[in-house]
Amino acid sequence: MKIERIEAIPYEIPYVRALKFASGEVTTADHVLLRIHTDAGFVGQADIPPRPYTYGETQASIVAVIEGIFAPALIGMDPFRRQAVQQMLRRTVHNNTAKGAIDIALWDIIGQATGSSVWSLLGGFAPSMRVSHMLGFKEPEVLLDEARRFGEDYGITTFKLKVGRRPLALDIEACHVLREGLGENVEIYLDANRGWTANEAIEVLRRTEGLGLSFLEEPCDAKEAMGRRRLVQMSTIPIVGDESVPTAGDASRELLSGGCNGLCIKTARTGFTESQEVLGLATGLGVDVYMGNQIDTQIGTIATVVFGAAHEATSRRAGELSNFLDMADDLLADPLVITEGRIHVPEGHGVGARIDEDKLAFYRVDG
Ligand code: MUC
Ligand code: MG
Repeated sequence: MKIERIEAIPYEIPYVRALKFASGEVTTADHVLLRIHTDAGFVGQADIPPRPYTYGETQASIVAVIEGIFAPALIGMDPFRRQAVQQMLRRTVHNNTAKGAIDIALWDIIGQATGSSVWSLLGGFAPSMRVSHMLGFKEPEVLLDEARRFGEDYGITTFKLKVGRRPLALDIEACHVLREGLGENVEIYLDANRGWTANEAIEVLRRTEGLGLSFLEEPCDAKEAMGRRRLVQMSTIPIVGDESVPTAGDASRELLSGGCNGLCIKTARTGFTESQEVLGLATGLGVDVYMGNQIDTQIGTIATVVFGAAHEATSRRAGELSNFLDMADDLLADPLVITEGRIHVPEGHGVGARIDEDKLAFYRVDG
């Protein structure tokens, strides 16, 4: 089997509720749908979210790197040769989500060609994943209402609160209001998207002590290495790397240099192949790991569920799988459902995302 043709289709779907966080804001899903066509008739697909504030990619740069660099190298290759593809992709630096999607689309083809679900090929650990919901910047009472509504409507009991604001009291108050309002049985963890300094993060941890927060993700820029190491040493909860660990190599450097002691895996940036490398580091070294969200559509969320549910260590914790609920629409033909706080792995061969072609025709922006 050979790769015959590659499409990078830009599309735009508005958000009904914008997500605001320390490094940026998302009001529209201006993503790219990747389609890898083979001479055997199989088509692998994946969604690509441009996150300029995290990886430097834009919708236009993603289309350009795929059409200009990756597609010419991929055409003619056997999609089963994932490791050869990885080596080819690594010759170009950065462009993380474009690379992640290529790997996911290849796995999709392999699943279809072998008549298997990718979930079973990856490990097939559990049939579903528990969902964690991400709360953006809002007034504390609004956050509490949102968390309660997601608890009642979807059975979600794990929340990631976006923090990283100044003055610190804004986020400290939000933590207290959520814990008091939601009670002890709800899990709460924080993500500052590099909004603070290490010393500010130490101050926040001191002033939220006793609230039972489980993790603090990306409190400050990991390049502030000494401060960050001090924070990791002082903190009683794991300090999780997200944007500081966009590749397995970055994850090993940050873990070994003491910049973090927990990892967030995002299939949008490390696909399935490199996500397994990151997961191997986490389990090998004995650090906590959870599935993060790249502010994904339903197509991207399916990839996260497939990977997260396929492995034991990523199934232990809730994965961030609910951002698509803020979108006005989606490209998926069979909408994802969250019931009793969980999303099930889709049935069928491949990754399992089926596209509604009418919707794609409506939302695509390439004329
Ligand atoms: C997150 O976990 O940080 C916001 C920026 C990004 O790269 O991902 C999102 C969510
Ligand atoms: Mg994060």
